[in-house]
Amino acid sequence: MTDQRFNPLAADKRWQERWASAGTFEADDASSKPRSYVLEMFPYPSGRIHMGHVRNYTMGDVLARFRRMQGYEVLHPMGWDAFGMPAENAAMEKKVHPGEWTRANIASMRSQLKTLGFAFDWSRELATCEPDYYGQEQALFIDLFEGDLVYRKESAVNWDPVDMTVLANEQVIDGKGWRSGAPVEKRKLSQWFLKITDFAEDLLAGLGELKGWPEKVRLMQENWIGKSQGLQFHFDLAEAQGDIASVEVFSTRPDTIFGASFVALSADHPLTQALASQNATLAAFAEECKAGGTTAAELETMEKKGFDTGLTVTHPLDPDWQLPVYVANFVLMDYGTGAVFGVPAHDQRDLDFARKYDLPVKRVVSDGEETNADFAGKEAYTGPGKIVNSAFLDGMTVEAAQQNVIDRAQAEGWGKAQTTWRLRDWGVSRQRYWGTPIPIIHCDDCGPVPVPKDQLPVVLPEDIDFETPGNPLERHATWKHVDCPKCGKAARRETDTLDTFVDSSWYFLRFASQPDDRPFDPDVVKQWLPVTQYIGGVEHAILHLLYARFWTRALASIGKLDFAEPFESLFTQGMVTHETYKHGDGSWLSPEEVEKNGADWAVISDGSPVTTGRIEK
Ligand code: ANZ
Ligand code: ZN
Repeated sequence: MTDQRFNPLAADKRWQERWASAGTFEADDASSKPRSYVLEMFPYPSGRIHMGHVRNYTMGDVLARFRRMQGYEVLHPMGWDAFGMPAENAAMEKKVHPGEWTRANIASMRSQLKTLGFAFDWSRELATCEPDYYGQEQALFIDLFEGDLVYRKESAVNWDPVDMTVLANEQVIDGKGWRSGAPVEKRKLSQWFLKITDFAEDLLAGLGELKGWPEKVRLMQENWIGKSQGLQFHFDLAEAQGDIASVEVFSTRPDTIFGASFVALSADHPLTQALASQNATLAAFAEECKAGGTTAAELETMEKKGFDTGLTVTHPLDPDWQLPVYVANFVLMDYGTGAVFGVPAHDQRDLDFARKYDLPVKRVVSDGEETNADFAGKEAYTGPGKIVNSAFLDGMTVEAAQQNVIDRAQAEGWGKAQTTWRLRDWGVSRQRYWGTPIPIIHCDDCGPVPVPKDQLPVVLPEDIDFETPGNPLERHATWKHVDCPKCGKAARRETDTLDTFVDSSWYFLRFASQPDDRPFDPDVVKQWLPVTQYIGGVEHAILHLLYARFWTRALASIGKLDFAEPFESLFTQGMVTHETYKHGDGSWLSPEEVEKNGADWAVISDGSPVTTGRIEK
């Protein structure tokens, strides 16, 4: 008798072979059916499929099959986000070539995904580390360069003085290099930037249209873009310092101008630098500030420190009122004007600072209860209310007073309405081997010249060594020595590679259309895009999704596409997590290796004690 029991291994295999040979899940570009593009964020080929992948791709798979059953022509592709640091780390640790390591991982993960039987269109598989992908990315980079959306500028990087190499932010742990343990220095390097800030207003406005996105993600992007409207104005110095006669500040709260009690400069402010060149104590303080953190959270929580310059400035609305000028560690040079006026009663950082340096704290906004100028306590009042203790502003609402001060400043010529953005241009240069080579040649006479498109792709050299620290492309004997495409003189190839977020900023276009001779066919792309449903981890809520939205707009602005938003609907899945287990020495144990032993946990094989930890990804 034949075995009547269902044998999934045999049945899956039989059906998967049938699907493959019939091309069941291959999307037809010429189809006349309505279309549905179901996309899950493509994986990094780290080694093996984990449960997070299974969860993510299962959700997409269910939706893709459902849409197909409903009569849609479905595009449901799969590929590999294959450049990045882990491959270089493996090269250094295991002495394997990053390409070999990556391609072996892709092979095993592909076979795992195939075994799972997902309904992917494998005919469109791509890997960002292959020249047929990154060469087209180079072509797009050149288009953006020619469209004036790319520029070069000096910018600080993390430099490991022992390993003599640039470190990514995630390789800096507590201010020290992850391998050498040496204190990391800031170094200035000339790097490439993409003009995402040109699209700030548009990226913000576009969020309002994304009805199929979680509110939470839209809000995170809004905060990241960070539009602030306020007043930019100057305080005159009582005594000019060389050619600096005033201090320009930006404030979103001009209504609180009568509550000002000091002006604070960033450590990098030109006035700080001028003073520091004559004052070693100030110079040392400024250095200390620069070593500190710069994220909003860090600025919020770190101890507020200042240095009294001894200078004073005049209040713009009262010529008899002088305010002290400090250098403070919580003022950033690259936001607003790099200087602020402090209103301790209504800003927490200013209050912490004022209490520490014993500066006046004057109430100018009343919540309706307290109206007197004396402000007690350790918590600034930042809520709505009526203006008090502020001359002609008294009795106005916060909003009315803001408008009043802005109008007055503009009429009297000491300030103007100003919009400031938190978003910065996107620095895409990485001093790394395993990434897309930036297709530029530096010539002493012609400056940076794009590689002519008929010479693309600029392929990564295979013969590299990771024994010496630093960027292997920089050290390679011949790769960077090329002639200038414009004048023919000996020139130098750019040895930086692109941030891997660039690779994932357009892969959804290449899935929709992948001709050999250009990045995509816009007419075919238009049939499929925007992606009907995008699915992935919420950890990509800001950077990846914002960069992809920017890249799509940037291509549209130079006429390569005719739509702005790449993803119509977004679903952010949760993360698969589990309680964690470790040996006494801190090394990881998997859940199968441990058992409960009374109230504690022990290693099954030898009974040794186990430390349990947080629930983690
Ligand atoms: C006076 C004031 C009074 C302020 C008050 C706030 C509350 P957002 O909304 O994030 O744009 N600021 C301006 N430039 C800064 C810099 N380079 N580094 C640190 N802080 C800076 O914040 C704008 C406010 O942040 C500005 O408004 C300024 O402080 C501060 F009751 O001015 B405000
Ligand atoms: Zn030249």
